[in-house]
Amino acid sequence: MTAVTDLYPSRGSSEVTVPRQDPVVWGSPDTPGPIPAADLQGFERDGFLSVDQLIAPDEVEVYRRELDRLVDDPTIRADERSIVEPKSKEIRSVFEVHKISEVFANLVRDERVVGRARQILGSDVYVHQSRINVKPGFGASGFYWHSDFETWHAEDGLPNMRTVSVSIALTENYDTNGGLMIMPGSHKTFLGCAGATPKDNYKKSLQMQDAGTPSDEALTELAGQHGIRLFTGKAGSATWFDCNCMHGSGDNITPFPRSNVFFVFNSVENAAVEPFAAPIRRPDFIGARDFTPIR
Ligand code: 6CS
Ligand code: FE
Repeated sequence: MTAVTDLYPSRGSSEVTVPRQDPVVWGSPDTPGPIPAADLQGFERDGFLSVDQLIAPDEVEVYRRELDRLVDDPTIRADERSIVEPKSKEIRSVFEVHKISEVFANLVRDERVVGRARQILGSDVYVHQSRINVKPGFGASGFYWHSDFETWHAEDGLPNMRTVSVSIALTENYDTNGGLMIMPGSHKTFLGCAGATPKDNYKKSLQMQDAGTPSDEALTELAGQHGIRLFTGKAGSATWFDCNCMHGSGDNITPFPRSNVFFVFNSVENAAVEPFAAPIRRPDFIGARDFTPIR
């Protein structure tokens, strides 16, 4: 197999910034799908788009109950796909929910969800990663600033920025309970982080990321240039965001959980190869190796 060019070097001895070399919206204006043209332009410009009600309140109840069922199931807790909170040992995330749960498997192939992914990526898509984030109250920790693509390129071997995530709120996202923050426009700059990827990095990084963390100087520069947008919304609302947005979320010290389901769609034209900057692949429940398109 011919070596794939590394367009986005990262995890070397020093931090490096390169301009994005990929389109943001890969679909053409006549690619069919539920996103209006104006919203696609907004996605191109900002790197994200919000949908006030992707799923209806009665549907949210179904997914909330399924999330609670998974979190309360001792076999799920014992499964390596469950990540616990560092302090409370409560479940923080469950990966591969689209395989574990029939209910979430149906949601991932719902046209309102996969249809938007195909429209943005301009091709058939497969699930690179799925997870539920419970983010219970009373101190659940957030995720420090990072670009998902930096990890998915360095550790999972995604060659190009042809990947989109959707975070669907299953509880209300207030401005106080650790909501998603994105720097609008930051998706157009790739920040290669300093520091080699330790072996089995994922065992720590999914609780508290270390490798792939931008410097204070780089974050100051990006935030100064782009600002920071906090996403709030009712249960059932959703945020679609490009794989290379600089984003993060704060701790949740309120009594109100900020639970969401998170799907990552990758174009079948951008299937994972070998990691670009890691000694070994991550497990396939984190970075899929089954590229079967969602039908
Ligand atoms: O490493 C990953 O793939 C995961 N980490 C974070 C903080 N966001 C993206 C992704 O779920
Ligand atoms: Fe992330």
